[in-house]
Amino acid sequence: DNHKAGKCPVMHGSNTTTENTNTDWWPNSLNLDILHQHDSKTTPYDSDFNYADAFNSLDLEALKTDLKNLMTQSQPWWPADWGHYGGLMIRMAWHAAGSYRLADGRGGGGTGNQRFAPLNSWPDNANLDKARRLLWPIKKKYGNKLSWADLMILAGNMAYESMGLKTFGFAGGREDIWHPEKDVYWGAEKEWLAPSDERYTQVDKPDTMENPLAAVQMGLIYVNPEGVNGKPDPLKTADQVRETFARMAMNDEETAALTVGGHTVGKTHGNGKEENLGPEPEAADVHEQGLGWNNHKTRGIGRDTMTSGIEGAWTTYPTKWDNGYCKLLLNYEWELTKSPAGAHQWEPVNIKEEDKPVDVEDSSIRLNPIMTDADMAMKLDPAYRKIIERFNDDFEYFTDVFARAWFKLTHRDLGPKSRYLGADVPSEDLIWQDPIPTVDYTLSDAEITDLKAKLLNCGLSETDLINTAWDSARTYRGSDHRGGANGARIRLAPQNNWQGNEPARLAKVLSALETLQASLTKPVSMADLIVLGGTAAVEQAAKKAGVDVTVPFAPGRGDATDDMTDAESFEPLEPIHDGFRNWLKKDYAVSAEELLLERSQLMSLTAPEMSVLLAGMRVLGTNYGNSEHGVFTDNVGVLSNDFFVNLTDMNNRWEPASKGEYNIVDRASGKTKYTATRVDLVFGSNSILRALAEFYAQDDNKTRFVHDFINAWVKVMNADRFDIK
Ligand code: HEB
Repeated sequence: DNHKAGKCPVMHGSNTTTENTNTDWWPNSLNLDILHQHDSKTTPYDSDFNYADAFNSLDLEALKTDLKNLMTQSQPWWPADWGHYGGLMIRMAWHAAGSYRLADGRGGGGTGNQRFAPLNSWPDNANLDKARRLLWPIKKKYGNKLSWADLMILAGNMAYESMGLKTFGFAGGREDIWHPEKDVYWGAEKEWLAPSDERYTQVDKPDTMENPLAAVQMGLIYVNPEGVNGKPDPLKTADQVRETFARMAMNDEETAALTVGGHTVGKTHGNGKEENLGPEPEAADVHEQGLGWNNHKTRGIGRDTMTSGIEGAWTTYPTKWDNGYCKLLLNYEWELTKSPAGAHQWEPVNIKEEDKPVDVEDSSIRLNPIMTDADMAMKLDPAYRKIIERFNDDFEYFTDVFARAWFKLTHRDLGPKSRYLGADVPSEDLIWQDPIPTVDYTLSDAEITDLKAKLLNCGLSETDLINTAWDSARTYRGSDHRGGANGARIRLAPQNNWQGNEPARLAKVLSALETLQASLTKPVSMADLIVLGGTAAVEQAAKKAGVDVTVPFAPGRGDATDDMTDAESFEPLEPIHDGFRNWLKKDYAVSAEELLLERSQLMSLTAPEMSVLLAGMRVLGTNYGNSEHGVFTDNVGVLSNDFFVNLTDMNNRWEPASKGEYNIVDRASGKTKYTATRVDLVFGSNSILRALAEFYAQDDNKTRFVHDFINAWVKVMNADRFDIK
């Protein structure tokens, strides 16, 4: 480049490129950037901007009408197939939502991340840049009242409605991000669409795919439409479809409904040559203005569009919601052929002329419909086939299953119903929304004070109270807003049996709290009692440190029941590591400090919050199984900054003891004063965390430490209280 060639015309004072980042120099350093996202400097809004209020002031009906009208307003720069943008808009919405994975809750349509790399340039998202650009006039018109994230999902809904499907509903509430996500791991491959093999222990065993990934190749939303690693074989593809959809919590019927209903409309595009396409948006030149895959050599639009390389529609009437997909797939034999672009696809044998869809530009031309390998999987896999035969026989049943599955697909990562906005929110409760009953009591300050005293005197230790409150709240993930203390699901399977929750201790605590609950004259939920117990104990610990404060508590949590809980879908929320309680379920390949970072990011904590919480929990003696690692204090139970004071004290030296364990030795006497894990020592070794450790070890920050701990504690306890935000 210019710089290296010595032709640089200006001084390079600022690092405007990322050639030499710290992680390039030191690949093993902790990437704390994942905790520094959503910094106020990246958003152009005022600091008091509230998206929920803005969305609620939107004229939703007018917007829906505008969107429906847009579907049939074909633009010469990117003409609509058959004069209807429905298929394109639905694919955009599905690819926005479909990057969600259940394992860590990351991905999905909740953030508008399709505007940014890498997703804006994923091969599988080819030409969705055109879909978003077509929507720009609507985004421009409705402005701050409508996020891109909500717009993309609603556009998919309106596309279906304008083609005849009654959708199940729509909820707004997806807040846009203003820079690419830094936390989402999309795979280790360095090449787009690299063969699947590295993602699996064994490629022919789809369930051996690396967690938390849910797509079979880098740059795909799900499976390769031409077959496993591009080799057609519908039965093998079926196995991969099943696994990838399961990783976003879809069962066989939902998966079949989505595939059938998705491909009931629109078409594939492969009437051209890939080599005629320019680079993807993120790599394209400035004059492409954020669009990619532009063809400046041949026509490249309308019937000459090149997207996936597969060419043709699935049904006879691709702008209509009907049962044409199952009909054609089941009634005809299909043979393997190639598209004009050379992609593997399936075409019907001896199809009747009237069953053929027409050309997108000239309705007098009829063309063969097509099926991808994944579509053929619906016919050849016995379980999928049974389902689509039922769909074929009962169009109304199919329509209902699809409408519900589409709603789930597009709303799953929006979180619980308390986050839903707008007049089109369906009233029915759905099990995947993790419903929680609302409560109708309030508690006065005096009642809260009285309850706190009772909790501190119910026979449980302060540590027991803090640990149970923490364990019930720590499952919260900001990625899909699931988990958390509300609902008190820590009482229910599977959570009450998770090793990380110390089931025997938990049972003891719950039974004491239940006894207390039964003795109260006013109803208080277990969820509130669990959180208030921890809160009361933290307040005591602050008092012992000489800081007399009331730790804020917001009552109003409800108690879920087993009936309201899909136990299986809670399994991915199991904490298998928790640095805050100095615990690892197993010895993992990933370092303990990286796992701490992972959990902190999912809990939406900043680096200072993570630091102050961990240090405070150590001196409160909250370690798993009462281990003493990292308890750098002689006054356990006092909310002091001793953890940081002793960690940064140069009278100590730090030496490895056994794998992952360390001794802190008094230099003068040679005596071991404390023991520690990697998670403890990283606050002294990592330069960014050390800066924070020093801050909180300062003589002038003893009180500040207590207040910051309390703020972070309250943030964790209330992370899932969307009803009070
Ligand atoms: Fe789909 C399209 C594949 C699922 C919806 N897809 C499409 C294509 C392909 C595919 C290849 C073409 C593209 C172009 O343009 O070229 N898918 C696929 C697969 C799967 C799927 C493999 C798995 C199984 N889809 C799906 C779903 C949905 C869908 C789930 C929804 C729901 N797609 C769709 C649509 C379309 C498509 C709508 C059309 C687009 C247009 O029209 O543009």
